[in-house]
Amino acid sequence: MSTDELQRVHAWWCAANYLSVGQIYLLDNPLLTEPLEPEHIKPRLLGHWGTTPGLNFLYAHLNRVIKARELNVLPIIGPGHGGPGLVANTWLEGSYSELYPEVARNADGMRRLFRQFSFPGGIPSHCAPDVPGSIHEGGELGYSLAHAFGAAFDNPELIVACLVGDGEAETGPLATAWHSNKFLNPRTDGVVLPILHLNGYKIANPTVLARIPRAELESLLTGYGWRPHFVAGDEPWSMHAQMAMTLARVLDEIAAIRERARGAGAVVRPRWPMIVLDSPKGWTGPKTVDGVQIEGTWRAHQVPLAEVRTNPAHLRLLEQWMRSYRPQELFDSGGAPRAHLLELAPRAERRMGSSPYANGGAHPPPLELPAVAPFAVPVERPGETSAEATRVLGQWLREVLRINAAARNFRLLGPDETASNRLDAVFEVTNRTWVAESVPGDDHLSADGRVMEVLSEHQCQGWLEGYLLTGRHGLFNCYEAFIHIVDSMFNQHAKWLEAARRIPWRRSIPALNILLSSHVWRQDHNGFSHQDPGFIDVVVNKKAEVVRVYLPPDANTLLCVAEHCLRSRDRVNVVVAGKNSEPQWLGMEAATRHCEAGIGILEFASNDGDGSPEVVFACAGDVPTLEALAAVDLLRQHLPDLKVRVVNVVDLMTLQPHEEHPRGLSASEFDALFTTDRPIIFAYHGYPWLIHRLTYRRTNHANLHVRGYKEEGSTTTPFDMVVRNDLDRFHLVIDVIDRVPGLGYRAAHLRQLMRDKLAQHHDYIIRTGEDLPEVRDWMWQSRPASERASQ
Ligand SMILES: Cc1ncc(C[n+]2csc(CCOP(=O)(O)OP(=O)(O)O)c2C)c(N)n1
Ligand SMILES: [Mg+2]
Repeated sequence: MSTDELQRVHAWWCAANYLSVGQIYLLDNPLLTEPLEPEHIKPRLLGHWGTTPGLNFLYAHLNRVIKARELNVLPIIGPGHGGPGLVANTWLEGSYSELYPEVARNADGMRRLFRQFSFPGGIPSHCAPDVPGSIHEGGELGYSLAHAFGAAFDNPELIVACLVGDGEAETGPLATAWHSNKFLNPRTDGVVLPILHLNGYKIANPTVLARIPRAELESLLTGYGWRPHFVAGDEPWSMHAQMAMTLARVLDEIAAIRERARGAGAVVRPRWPMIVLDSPKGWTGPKTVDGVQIEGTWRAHQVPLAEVRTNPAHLRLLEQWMRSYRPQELFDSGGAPRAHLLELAPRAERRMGSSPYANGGAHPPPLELPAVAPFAVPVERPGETSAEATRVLGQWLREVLRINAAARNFRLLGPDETASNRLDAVFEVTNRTWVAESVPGDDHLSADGRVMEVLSEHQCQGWLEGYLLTGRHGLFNCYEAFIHIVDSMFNQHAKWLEAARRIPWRRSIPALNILLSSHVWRQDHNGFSHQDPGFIDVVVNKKAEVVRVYLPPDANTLLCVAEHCLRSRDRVNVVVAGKNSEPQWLGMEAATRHCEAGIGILEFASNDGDGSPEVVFACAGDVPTLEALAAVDLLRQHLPDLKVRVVNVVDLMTLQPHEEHPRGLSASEFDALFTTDRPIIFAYHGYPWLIHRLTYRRTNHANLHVRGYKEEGSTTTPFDMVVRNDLDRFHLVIDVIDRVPGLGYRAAHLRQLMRDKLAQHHDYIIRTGEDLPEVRDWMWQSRPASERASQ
């Protein structure tokens, strides 16, 4: 690197550091044209300095190589608390002011830039969606590397430069993410360049990786399959020289790997390079404050000078610190960055803050969706045919994968359960992504497979998020109980979507689709640990516009829901569907209508033709629907005059008031379905309290009685699972008898019969180990309403 270039990189770094400190501290006097006074200082000092100089150092050096080599680089900043750094760099390169013209590249813009940071009405402290070029907020640490890989998959021209905090590297998700290199196809995917930011500290502690011998760290990273390059020190000029040399070497290695991989022959896993940036935390900041060392310690993590407004010594230190970057040499008198510095910035979309990859993707091909009708299960009469819902879905997904194969814009992810969840038809057209070793007998592994299976729900979720945030599509399938592992990642992604919706320049991104199968009611063989439907409760905490929960009762409704989900954008769709053979209720046409409405009366099961039901049965979920219909069947046999309406809920959000959720029913619609005064027995898939939460404002809420999972589970028979939770047909019939006014004494015999059935069930399963034949072989007996009406 020439001296000129070196000086330019250094000037950029100084400017970015200056602008970062300015954001943390200053309300006014941005160019320090006058001596710093307490009134120039923000009343509340918020932000994180410690990680920022390292981030700025990397950004400056990346600029140089992007320009020299015409690279497409997407930055991902693991320690997203370095937000002021990313904002500073994107302002310097011009991306920021193009999106926020009022924050122009002049003195007034700089004043606004400083003032708005972590300030009411301004911008957040982290690399939130507000920040140009960011797809990763980095507020909750641990997901940077998984996001980086997700962005790199199927983006062959892209290099994702991922700064990983050394504290962040202690998290489970990050520790596993190093293994993502076994899933990256060097022929058709982009490159991830991890830069481990070894600044030695977290908030108040040293980091593990900084306190093991260097050889051990090197072995660890080598063991993960990387070739680590170290850039270590604190003397700026030596560090610039090292970083420039290392980047050159690393990029040469990457170019050589790509060339090899993109030639003929089999794809072999390369040893990708990575960088370890060992530099002081809070580098170039105050060395000591009040006699205590700051630079190079954990004390530099947040705001190194805390009393700038009230302590004149601190104020002086801040001024010295800021002036140490020589602002007058970096910015002209009007506040614009000087020309020699600007020359370092790449042009147009190569600027990292203007990367199209970070804003909806670089022209990703649209996802083509095949029609669902050809995959429908024929349903001549409700309940007559049986099917495995997810197996039917798998056949449609196979078609999705087939017709989008050339576009390379769809991936199916899961923690080793795609076949177990019965989606294995997809393996007729693709394989599991695998760039590690294979041996004969391996099943459907290949470097270009589009099904990604790794036993880390964190990686599945993180990869998919990165893939979606760069404009492509996917579906994550998971056992219902273990999706809780990514509760927090879901939260963070939903927050990103919520925030991004309010940012006009952010393009929309495809929805995050989560299919939960092997669910609570059919995990009887795996037992209690595998029984937990609580993810739905987590999901509905989020803002209405970004979440949907679907509980299709059978295969055709699952197909309709899946098609809708894969089309949708800017939200998280959670679909819960069983994989076992179950009766099918709705033909394709009826299923389509039902799913469009999201909720509706099951006409075939209702006998309240005159519109005056004595009881409303509601059901949501495949097994609860089955039990509700079996209960209706019993009522029809034993109390044929009782008028029952059956309402099935596919889209859980319809239950919320219209004012709370765009899919919510209006008060009159809800009252029409559920009546204002009849008992409602609600058989629900998950924890019953959620239904109360969603409906507490409805007129008839006082009459609503919900059955669901109440944490009663074990390794037992399928039917015993519902019995233990009082969700079975016999309990549901008793609920009706107990709640319909006047039915109690009329139906006393039936009530007793139900009790007897429960006792009989219990004895039978203890004796035989399986469910009563009348339960196992139960079929919907009632005739269609049309036949009944014609009598
Ligand atoms: C999952 C998670 N746990 C805890 C925190 C709180 N936290 C914020 S910053 C930080 C230390 C981060 O250290 P490191 O990754 O080394 O970042 P840097 O030193 O670059 O600031 C912690 C623990 C968090 N943001 N996310
Ligand atoms: Mg650190």
